[in-house]
Amino acid sequence: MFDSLKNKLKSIFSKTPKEAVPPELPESGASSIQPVQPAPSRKEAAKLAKQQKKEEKTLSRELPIAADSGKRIKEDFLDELLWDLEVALMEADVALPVVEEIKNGVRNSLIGKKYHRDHTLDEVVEFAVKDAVRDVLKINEFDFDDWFSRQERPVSIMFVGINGTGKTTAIAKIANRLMKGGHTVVLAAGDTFRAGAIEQLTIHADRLGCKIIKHSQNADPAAVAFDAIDHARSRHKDAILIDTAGRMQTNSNLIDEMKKIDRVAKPSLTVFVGDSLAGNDAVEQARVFDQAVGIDAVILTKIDADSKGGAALSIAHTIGKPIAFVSNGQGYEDIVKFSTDWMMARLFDGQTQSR
Ligand SMILES: Nc1nc2c(ncn2[C@@H]2O[C@H](COP(=O)(O)OP(=O)(O)OP(=O)(O)O)[C@@H](O)[C@H]2O)c(=O)[nH]1
Ligand SMILES: [Mg+2]
Repeated sequence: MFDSLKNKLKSIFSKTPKEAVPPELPESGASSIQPVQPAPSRKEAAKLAKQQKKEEKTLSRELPIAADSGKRIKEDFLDELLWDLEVALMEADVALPVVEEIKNGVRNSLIGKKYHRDHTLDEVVEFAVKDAVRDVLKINEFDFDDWFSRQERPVSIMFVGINGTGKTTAIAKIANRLMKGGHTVVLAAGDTFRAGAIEQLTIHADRLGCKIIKHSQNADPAAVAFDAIDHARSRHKDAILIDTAGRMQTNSNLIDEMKKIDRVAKPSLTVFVGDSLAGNDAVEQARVFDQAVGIDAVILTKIDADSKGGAALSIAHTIGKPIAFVSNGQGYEDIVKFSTDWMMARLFDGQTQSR
């Protein structure tokens, strides 16, 4: 997952040239831990202490930048770093405004600054990049379970997106998740457009053991949603998950149809389901669906096959709506709550510094 972007970022953190910094300034004190005796036991102890100090630094909430003393970061080094970063992010299909935001974050952290002598330049760069990435991910906090528990019953959730992104599969996963949490679920077969779509959802409903409300193919999907909500109300069910036909964001008839479902069903939550492999296109699609019906949250799918991570990094920041879940496989359990920490851990080898 995200291997290509992760490796590119890693290579940026390990290429800082020695000549990027001027000669060391005079020591102001015994700040670094050095072995006094070459005896193996002390050496070992010093190594351990150094290791421990490094770990502490990694966990430190402060940027290792000093205003007055330390090593100065050269401007031409910073320019080169920002260029490498831009290339890595662009190659990962990160949206342009997000690339700029991350670059600005790094630039502002490092420009004209000195850094503590007990850090390497690589560490400083890594810290600054992590900080900037964490900042663009900030909007990504949506606790679905908490949100669900606070909603009036029945809760209706509509899933929208272009063809084949994984809407129907995501519905089955969310249904499974809700049912495991003890909630009752009704599926609404609102994709009356594609041949086989109603049957596909019926198979999921049978496997999961939940109710499905369906009409015939080509029926009005808004009527299906209405009936499903009506059923849920009268039977005191907790949730209605509304499937919709995949539609290109450029097809105005189908976008209008979706607006009608939205008007009739008035869903408690509208989820845009985007294919992470589409990269920046997924971000553009999300924008159009948001303009049409107002998206509340995003599910990014096929993340198991996504080596770039561009959509996951860009979508929330670009459209201003959080990623609720990522889908990472075809099984019912293959769905993960998205969070900044989850993304940071996947992008940076399990390290999740936070400020
Ligand atoms: N690897 C992988 N495959 C997925 C994931 N989610 C969905 N798929 C697969 O993607 C294909 C399309 O999934 P659907 O759920 O039918 O997509 P849809 O958006 O409902 O498609 P339409 O109804 O045609 O618009 C299926 O083969 C799914 O098994 C995922 O997270 N990872
Ligand atoms: Mg479908």
